[in-house]
Amino acid sequence: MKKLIFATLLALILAASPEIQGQELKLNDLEYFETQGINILVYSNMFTGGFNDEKNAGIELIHHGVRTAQGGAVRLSNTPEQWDLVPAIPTRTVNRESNSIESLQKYEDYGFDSRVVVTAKGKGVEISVYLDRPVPAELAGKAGFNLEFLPSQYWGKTYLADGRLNRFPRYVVGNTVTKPNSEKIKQYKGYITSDDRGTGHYVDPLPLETGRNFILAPEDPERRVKITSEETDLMLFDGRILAQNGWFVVRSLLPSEKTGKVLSWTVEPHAIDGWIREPNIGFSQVGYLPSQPKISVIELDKKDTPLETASIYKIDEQGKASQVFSGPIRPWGNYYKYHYVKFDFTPVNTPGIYYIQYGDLKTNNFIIDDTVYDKITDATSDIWIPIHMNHMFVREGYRVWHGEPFKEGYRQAPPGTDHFDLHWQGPTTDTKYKGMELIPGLNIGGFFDAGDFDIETGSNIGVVQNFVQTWEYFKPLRDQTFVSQEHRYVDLHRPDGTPDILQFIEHGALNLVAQSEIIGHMAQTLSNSVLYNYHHLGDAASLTDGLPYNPDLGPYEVAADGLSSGVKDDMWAFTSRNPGLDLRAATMFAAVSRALKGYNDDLSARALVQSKRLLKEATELLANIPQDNPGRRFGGSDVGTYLQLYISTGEQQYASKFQDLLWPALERNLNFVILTALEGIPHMDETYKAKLRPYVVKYKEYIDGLEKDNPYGVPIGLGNWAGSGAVVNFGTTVCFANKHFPDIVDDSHAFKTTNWLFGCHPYHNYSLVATLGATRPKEVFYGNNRADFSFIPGNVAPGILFRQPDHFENYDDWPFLWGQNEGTIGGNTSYLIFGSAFKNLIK
Ligand SMILES: [Ca+2]
Ligand SMILES: [Ca+2]
Ligand SMILES: [Ca+2]
Repeated sequence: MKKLIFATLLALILAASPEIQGQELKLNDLEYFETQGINILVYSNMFTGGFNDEKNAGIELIHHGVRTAQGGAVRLSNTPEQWDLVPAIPTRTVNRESNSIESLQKYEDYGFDSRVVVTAKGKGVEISVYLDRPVPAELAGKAGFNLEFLPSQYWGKTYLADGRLNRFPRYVVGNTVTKPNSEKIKQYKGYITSDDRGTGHYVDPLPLETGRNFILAPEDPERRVKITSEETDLMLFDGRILAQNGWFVVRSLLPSEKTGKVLSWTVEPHAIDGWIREPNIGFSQVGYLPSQPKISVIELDKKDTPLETASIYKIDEQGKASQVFSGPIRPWGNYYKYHYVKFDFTPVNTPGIYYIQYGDLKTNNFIIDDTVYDKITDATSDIWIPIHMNHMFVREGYRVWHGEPFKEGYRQAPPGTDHFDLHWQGPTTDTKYKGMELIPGLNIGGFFDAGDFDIETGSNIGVVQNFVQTWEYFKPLRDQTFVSQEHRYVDLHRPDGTPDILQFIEHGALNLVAQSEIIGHMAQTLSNSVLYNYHHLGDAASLTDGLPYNPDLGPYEVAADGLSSGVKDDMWAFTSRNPGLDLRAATMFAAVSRALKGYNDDLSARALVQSKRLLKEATELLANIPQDNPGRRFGGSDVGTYLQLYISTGEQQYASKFQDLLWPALERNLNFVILTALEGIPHMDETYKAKLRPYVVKYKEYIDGLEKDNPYGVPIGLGNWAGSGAVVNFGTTVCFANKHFPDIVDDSHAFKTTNWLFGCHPYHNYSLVATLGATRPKEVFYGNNRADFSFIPGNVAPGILFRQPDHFENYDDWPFLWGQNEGTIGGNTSYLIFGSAFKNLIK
């Protein structure tokens, strides 16, 4: 009787209360299921296989603003890794009548098709898997439906499995078994992500729990999710057993020998009644110059009501805060998921410590002072860059960042190799070396690419060019790093009498000159031969065993003299010749030769020899390439190459070629090419500058257009690698445009780049650069220390990643998504140029 009264009451409340009814999930115009606080995306973002990051795809849950679950799909293992097979999803059908999205999932290698249907059901969704034919025998007990939950949002929280109490572990400690490799589902292109030490067995995690009813994080209304399964057991796995970037996986095996609806889950994420996302108050964590424009961009929930005003408080030396400014909130408009307003506090111009107060929210403090930008490149130049010096031992105080990597050198990549990091070796080696033969002398100099340890030649060429430009434009004499090439030893915070930038130029050139001298032209890359050390985390020196591979030895055997081993962990040189790359190298070598004269005359002279030779050979090769040559992939040289060639040689033919290419390129792609055009000004005559003027006027229109494009006024990238690099380039372009055409582009636009990089951007307001001076830089980056949930100072994150159809994201508790958190040597040295140009501009 009591029960009946309760049910009646509940029905009355439901009928009367639109808020509660409003919690039902609805398919919205952007084709995902939505209620306030919950977005369930169904293949808005697709798996791609291979290099792409699969932790960004599948059925996803954005729970109170945070993307906490992803990867929902039919998968073939308990805790899939990045290189495990993913289903192709050739069709995705949105059915508005039935409030559902249906997808076809295909594993071509196994002729295995399934249909996954997600249907709005009350406050959650039903996920069903349908089979027209039973699971193929070889996938029985392997094919299942998985949904992955973000560890950093769940660890430390409890979960219930059929009422049994558990807690999600902060560190991975779980049970595994090993199984014969014959039972393992093959990985992407047959690569293998782990080293089985010759056991012939792979590791398979066992479930932490099994049941039909799971409640995740019942104590946390923002994260509570209820999952029930009708006919199949739910299992919970910890993906971090196999890979530090693994997630918590909820999984059901598909039953064997059954067809029709073989699996049905109900997934109900809790929505907080009346939830409104907390405003994100964007501002520069590094602070502001007294005289500069100061505009905070505040990101609001579309259901939020903007306040009329915000204020600035000043903190005095006794710690007392007092309001010094109050100003109006001005609407900007909607941009993707959120609404944006602006708060201009430019009138606040007294040096001091401040914070922004918006309603009940106050930001962390920031400084207004003439000195705030003085150190914005120091962490990058003193810490991040030297730590990424390859083939060196790098020490900092008590800590060793890495030992000397790759002592065994590099082997010739065998012809016809397709690599997992987007490289390939063509049908020939294009060298005098045979496949797998040691190419002596390449293990010197160069910079790690990013969070990985390969030498990306194209990138290293750009990096050395960036260093030379920084040196020639700004002459930084900063010396905080000890570098001994003789001892292959680097010590941070120990001056040695030589400007660090010269040592960086030298270090990059040592590898690139070696490539050219030894191989005869530029390699594409010096990279891993085996996938299981490509995802290496930790000391680069332990990525390989340091001993050259000896085919006469058994696997894992070390020769009696200790000088070789039977481990095939060596790095390879991918050497297919690319004359476009050679041409870029020729220009870089000419620049290196200038910069190193008087510091390392021998290397300077050798760089010049290689420059002249590569220039001649590459020019001939490029002239002889048929226009429609599909057999080889060339590229790399560009307009800027010919400018650099002219600067280096003074030969008029290169100035002509530069201009021949430049003007049409400006017509085609103004925003991308104009920086190169501006760099040409000091080397060309007055008519050149006059001819360039209208393009700068057009660029100013582009700058103004950005104010209408988005609330931040910078170019925002929507690709699968977030766009800090483009924002840095934009800033450098503005600095150079202001230098040469101050009447067209005024210096205020340069602050849009510092604002964005240092905290005024979507999602959160942390500085995307781990720079000195920032009150709250990001705390985790995708560096080689990412498994420690840490960062390397000075790193520049790609930053704010766009996820289809309307979500910007930058995790600051989960470093492992490279598209948002991985700094690169190319990106960080571009930042060095921007920072130097910016400091020059404000001087
Ligand atoms: Ca790489
Ligand atoms: Ca030095
Ligand atoms: Ca080795």
